[in-house]
Amino acid sequence: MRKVRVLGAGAALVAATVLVLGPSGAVGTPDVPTNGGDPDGYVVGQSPYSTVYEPPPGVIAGNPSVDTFDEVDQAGLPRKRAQLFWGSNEDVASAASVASMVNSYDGGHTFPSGVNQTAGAGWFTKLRDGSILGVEFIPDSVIDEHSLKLVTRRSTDGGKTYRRELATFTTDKTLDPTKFDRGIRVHRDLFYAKDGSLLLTYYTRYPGDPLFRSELARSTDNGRTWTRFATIATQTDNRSMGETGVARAANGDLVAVHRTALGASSTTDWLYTNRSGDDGRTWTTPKPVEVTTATGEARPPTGIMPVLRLLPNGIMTMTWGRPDNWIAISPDGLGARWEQAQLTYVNYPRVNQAFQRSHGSSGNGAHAAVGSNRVLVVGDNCAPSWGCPETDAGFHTDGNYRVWKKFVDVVGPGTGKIDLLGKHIKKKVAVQTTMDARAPRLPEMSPLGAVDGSTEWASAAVGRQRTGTYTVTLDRTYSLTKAGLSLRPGEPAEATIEASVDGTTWRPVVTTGEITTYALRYYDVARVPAKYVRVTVTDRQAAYLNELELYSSVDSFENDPVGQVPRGYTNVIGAEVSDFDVDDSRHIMRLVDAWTDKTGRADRVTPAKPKQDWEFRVNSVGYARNFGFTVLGEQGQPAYQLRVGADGALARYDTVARVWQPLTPANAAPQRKWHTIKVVATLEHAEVFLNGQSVGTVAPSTPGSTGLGGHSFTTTSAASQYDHFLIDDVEQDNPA
Ligand SMILES: [Ca+2]
Ligand SMILES: [Ca+2]
Ligand SMILES: [Ca+2]
Repeated sequence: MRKVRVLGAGAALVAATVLVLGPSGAVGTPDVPTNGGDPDGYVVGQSPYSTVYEPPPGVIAGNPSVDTFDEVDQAGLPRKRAQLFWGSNEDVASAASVASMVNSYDGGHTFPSGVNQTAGAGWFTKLRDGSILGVEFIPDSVIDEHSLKLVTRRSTDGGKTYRRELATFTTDKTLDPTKFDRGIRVHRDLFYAKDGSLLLTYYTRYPGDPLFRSELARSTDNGRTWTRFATIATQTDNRSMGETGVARAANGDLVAVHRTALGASSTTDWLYTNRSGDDGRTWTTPKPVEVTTATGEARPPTGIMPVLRLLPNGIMTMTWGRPDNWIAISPDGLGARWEQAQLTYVNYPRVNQAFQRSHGSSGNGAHAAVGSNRVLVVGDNCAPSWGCPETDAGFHTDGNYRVWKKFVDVVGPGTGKIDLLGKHIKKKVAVQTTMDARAPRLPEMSPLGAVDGSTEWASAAVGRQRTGTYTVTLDRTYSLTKAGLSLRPGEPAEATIEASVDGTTWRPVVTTGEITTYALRYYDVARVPAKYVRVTVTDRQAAYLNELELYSSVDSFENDPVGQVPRGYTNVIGAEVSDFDVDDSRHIMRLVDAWTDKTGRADRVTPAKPKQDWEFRVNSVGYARNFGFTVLGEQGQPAYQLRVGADGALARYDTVARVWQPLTPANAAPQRKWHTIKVVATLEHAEVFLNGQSVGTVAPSTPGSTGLGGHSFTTTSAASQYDHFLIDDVEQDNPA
């Protein structure tokens, strides 16, 4: 679902009131003064949910899962394919699995592929030979007391078609099919060990086990045969350990989170966690997962289906459910503690809630990275079979089967991320590199693999020699504030980053020394001017740049959650970060005014200083209206109140005479075009520039200001409405 849009001429009035989506945790355009998140902190911003699939009456759709894979489009540009499946079978042990799969080729926005009911279901990963391997939850059959047949799915055409194969699993323990149907349940992560073998998690109950245990199987032949490798967790604190989610942490540890059930009664209990520092051989003693919530309320008492992901930006995410559907983050990427836990979806029957609190949504679901700072979350509205019986009533949503998805943006410190890929697509940023090796079956391995927002293994620029260079020509000179680097995942390598304004003289800004990265690692840069950035990578094998991010002092809105108030802005009415009507990047700030009694505005308040330089880009796309841009005084007063008028003239307001004084003729800044505006202000006067040309020097709008304390964007007035402006690349500096 799109945010409310205030449309232009001829469109009916659409009031941009707050979209209260209740339990989904997302709101739309703010109509009461609202502050954005901390620009230097870790922020989780949810989008509203939408329906992926709604079955016909009487057909089940629930227990969805999602995985994402890097690929390229017909133009060779990187894209994320999101592969989503759900179950349509009854939730009883005897039911055969009936699964439906759909694909998105635009990072989870649309699922145009049609429903494939032959691809099967399971836990999928991309192998390093370019094929995609999935292993199903329930084995095909037991061979003998030490071996069984797993159902696997393999695609060699990028997930278009899957071939069903049976793989052999062997254990040195004893399988007892009378205690555990078909030996094991595969659940739910399939990933590479550091030595290049594949690991797979499953749970089972061997003879002598009072309760379920969770284990790892290992394959060294691309998933054709598997052998028991290690135990992750046996029964602990009288709790079974199963349904384990595993992710590799930012320091290379493996982190596991388990669904647990208490004793003989097998009552679902709270999630437990443990970790391995030796790639899965040995594990710490499981203990309850530590999580704090965004609201400060207690965490939920129980949980199932933990799914953990290390995002490219180094933050780890976890989703789980029952009751409801949840997400939390581990900002340091270690997965040791979780914070900002929040609901993503709620549907249970209010009428019977005293004893049917876990009815409605099953709480089963998953999430996967679709960008450096974004995950796609999926879940269901009703658990198959038992979630929404006709005898329940008062559901938050309704009692129908439905598969939903939503985006959750998870951002770390810094709002100045330069959209290298977006600007490259618009031919504003160029890449030159010696790391241009290609692998026919891994099209994402290419020079653009280093800026595609993915830290999957093959999503990289790869060289042929041990040392390679990767030079980015930016669209302007930036003051670099931070750089993020991911080198060959899991292997030691080193890199230097140099900056240049002329392409001739280079200045080193980052020297990593030998590091081993599993996601982006960030390095602060002390505002070094850069039009050119050169990364030199030295690897023990071939130079390998998995991902590069650059940050500058220009607020780009690229590292801000979409649909939320821009981070760092306060007192906001009508402004949010948006991903459409963009120019040469993928995020902008949208400022609208749908109210006859309010003025749209967004303030950035900074410590009062005697000087302020301020530059931004703006476009007016609605009715012709006045776009206000104001240098705030020390008390928030309009020290310099300026505007691009509805007639396209820049003007300055005199707060004493109460008149607008034009600085340019009409149409100097016409509508529906991007313009760059710059203000160089002191306490005495301010020079105003339009698209690089000075249009005049003005006296303060409010005489007597003793400091310049930030900036403000505004719409025409309280009475006026239909204002619609786009803002990007805001840079404010207070020179000495
Ligand atoms: Ca990449
Ligand atoms: Ca932008
Ligand atoms: Ca208004």
